[in-house]
Amino acid sequence: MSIRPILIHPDPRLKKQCTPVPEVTADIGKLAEDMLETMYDAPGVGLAAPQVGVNKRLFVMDCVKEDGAEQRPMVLINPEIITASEETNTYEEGCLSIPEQFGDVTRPKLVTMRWMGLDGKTHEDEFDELWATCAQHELDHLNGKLFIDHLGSIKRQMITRKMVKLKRERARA
Ligand code: K2U
Ligand code: ZN
Repeated sequence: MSIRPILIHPDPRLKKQCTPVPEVTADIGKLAEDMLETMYDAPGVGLAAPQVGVNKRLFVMDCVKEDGAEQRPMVLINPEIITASEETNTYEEGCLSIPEQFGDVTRPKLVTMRWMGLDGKTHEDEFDELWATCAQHELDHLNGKLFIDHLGSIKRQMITRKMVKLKRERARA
C-alpha cells in the first residue's frame, strides 16, 4: 500500500470527465487500496481517483458513524445515482484538493446508488446524512466538478486565488 500525493486545485486533471472502468484488474485493486490509505492519512471520509491523478470512475469512502461503529471502507466503481430524494440537506463541505476552505452546499438528503464492487458484482445501497453528502461530493469529482462549483462566483474566485497562492508557496518551499 502507498500514500499518493493529492492534487490541489486549480489543476486541469481535477476538471476532466473521468472514464468508466471496464473491469476490475489487479491495478484497480492496488489503486483502491492506495486511495483508502491516502484518505485515512489525510484524514478524510472520501477520496476520488482524479484527486490522485487517475481519471477513472471510482472513489472510496468511509464515513464512520458518529456512534463509532466499526469502520466500513467502501470502494465504488462506475458509481451512478439511481434515485435522489426531493428533500435536501445543506452541509459545510471541504475538499482534500482545496485544503482549509469550506462552503455550504445543498444536495439531496437521500440517494440510492448503483456501482461495481471490487468483487466485480453490481451493488446498490441507499445513503443518508454524511454518507449521502460524501457520495455526491465524490461523484462530482468523477465529472470534473468541485464543491466550489456549487458556490457563488465571488467566493469560488476568492478560494481559487488562495489555492494559487498556496501552490506558489509550496513550490518555493
Ligand atoms: O473528496 C474529498 O475531498 C474528500 C472529502 C469528502 C467530503 C467532503 C465534504 C463532505 C463530506 C465528505 C473529505 O473527506 S473532506 C474532510 C472531511 C472530514 C470529515 C467530514 C467531512 C469532511
Ligand atoms: Zn473533494
